[in-house]
Amino acid sequence: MKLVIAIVQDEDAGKVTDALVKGGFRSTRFQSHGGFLRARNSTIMIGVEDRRLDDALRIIRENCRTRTRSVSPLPPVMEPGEFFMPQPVEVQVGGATVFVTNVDHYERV
Ligand code: 2BA
Repeated sequence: MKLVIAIVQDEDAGKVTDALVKGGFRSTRFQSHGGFLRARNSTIMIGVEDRRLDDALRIIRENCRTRTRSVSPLPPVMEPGEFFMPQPVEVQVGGATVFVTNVDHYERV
């Protein structure tokens, strides 16, 4: 058994969980925030049998897309009289950040 932890953009999370249900997977979605952009994203936890891991990863790949986000850099420490004009920087986010770990024990009581 594997535990897949997928961090996806909020806009894609509904599509991913719908496709997982259709594919016969159980998942849990929770709200999260990226450490860099501090924007909301979704973390989806999926327990999968080893033989179905590739199917779960395919569903994630097919339902998440890359987007460009604009970030305003934090102002540097300033001396009196200095002026800082922030220039937004573009970063590519996603499709998804995926971690796969082994599960020692799983049960539904
Ligand atoms: P954020 O941390 O808000 O990062 C959003 C995007 O900003 C990243 O997209 C990446 O393009 C850029 N970025 C992040 N940290 C950076 C840095 N130190 N310097 C320059 N650019 C940076 P993704 O790589 O697609 O990541 C999307 C989200 O997935 C992240 O949101 C974070 O919530 C999660 N994530 C990514 N890598 C992770 C990791 N190794 N461990 C835990 N969570 C991770």
